[in-house]
Amino acid sequence: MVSTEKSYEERIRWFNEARFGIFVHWGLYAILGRGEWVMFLERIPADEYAQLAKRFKPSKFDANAWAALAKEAGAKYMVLTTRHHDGFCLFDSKVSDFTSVKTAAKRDFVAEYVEALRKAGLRVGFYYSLLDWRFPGYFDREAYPESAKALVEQAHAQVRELMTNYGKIDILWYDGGWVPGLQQEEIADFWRSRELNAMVRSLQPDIIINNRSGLPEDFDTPEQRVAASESGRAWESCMTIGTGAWGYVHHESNFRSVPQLIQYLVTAASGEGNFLLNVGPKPDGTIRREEVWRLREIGNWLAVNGESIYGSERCPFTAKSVGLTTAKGNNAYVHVFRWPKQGEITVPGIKNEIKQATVLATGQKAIVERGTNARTFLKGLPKTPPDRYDTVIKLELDGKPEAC
Ligand code: FHN
Repeated sequence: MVSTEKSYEERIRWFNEARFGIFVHWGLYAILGRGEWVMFLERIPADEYAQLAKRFKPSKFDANAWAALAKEAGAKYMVLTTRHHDGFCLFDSKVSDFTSVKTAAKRDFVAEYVEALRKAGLRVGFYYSLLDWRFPGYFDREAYPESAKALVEQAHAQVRELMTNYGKIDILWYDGGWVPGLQQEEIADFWRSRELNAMVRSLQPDIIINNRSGLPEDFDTPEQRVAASESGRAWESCMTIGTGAWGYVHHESNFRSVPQLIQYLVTAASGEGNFLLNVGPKPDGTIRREEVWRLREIGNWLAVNGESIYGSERCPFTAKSVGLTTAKGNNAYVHVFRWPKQGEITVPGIKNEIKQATVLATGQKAIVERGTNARTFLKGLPKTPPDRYDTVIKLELDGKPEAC
């Protein structure tokens, strides 16, 4: 009997090719403009917070515009908060009245999101928070055992709805698995995660699941930092553009720069990892210009240099005096963040013969010279960097990259 079940390598292949996705944190909290944790941090009573649903009528929400921006950014997938810790669902649910379908908006934003992404050729990711601050049993399981039980039942029922009602889903991005008073190794038992994820995989055989339901599943998720997992294990660094929160912050004064964001993307790609860059749309559903501009700049850079990122592999030699390296097949890519004043770049430790070296931004061929101590010199380049963010030099080698 031939198994129809796909191997891990088959399921994860598109993800490793994609390398770059867009995270979207959007919900009632955008109305207050103080981030997605505002209900908890300001101790807003659940019934008072729930009144926000009466005001949540995003007149300018356009999932096609979100998808178009992700394409402009060079991203290959998106992950949307279908429900965050506040309990408000952007999808229709039979087990909750606290949803965008049953309140003022009267729209299934998840359905519109899925349709738009598919039309745009983007892979579809669902973020789902297991915890829900509205349940007293989350905070005190002993005092409210029935509430704690109902919380877990809600998670199972809503994940089943998300895996059943919206067609093929590519990523299930759990969050909020931590439980007060439980150790990491107890989390999976509390949420019944083995049973939950078996159900997910039975409904969505090709899906990939992150490591935040208390089980490792398919990929690791370092947050606000880039930290590679061991070779062969997929991973994805998630990060915000503004530094205040994941959800919309009205007066955000500290945005990461385009050079910083591109260097994070390249760092992830150099470790065979993905970069999931977050936007926090405004209450009306539009994305703030500071985030739009940065995504478009990244997209412009990827349009020229994307072959050094998409499907990237670890490169055995480095160029740390000027930047980083990535590899793919018989090619290596030198990412020059810090352009040397003479326009001459030294790459130590290349064992291969180099057939040619090309600046991706201009097509210029560099002069390749070999020096002592296994050094390679790339010469004949301009004294000013051809790319303002990261000049990539493609090295076409006589085989897979090797270091010495
Ligand atoms: O508490 C959440 C937070 O609001 C945000 O969703 C991030 C994104 O990965 N995850 C949790 C914090 O680790």
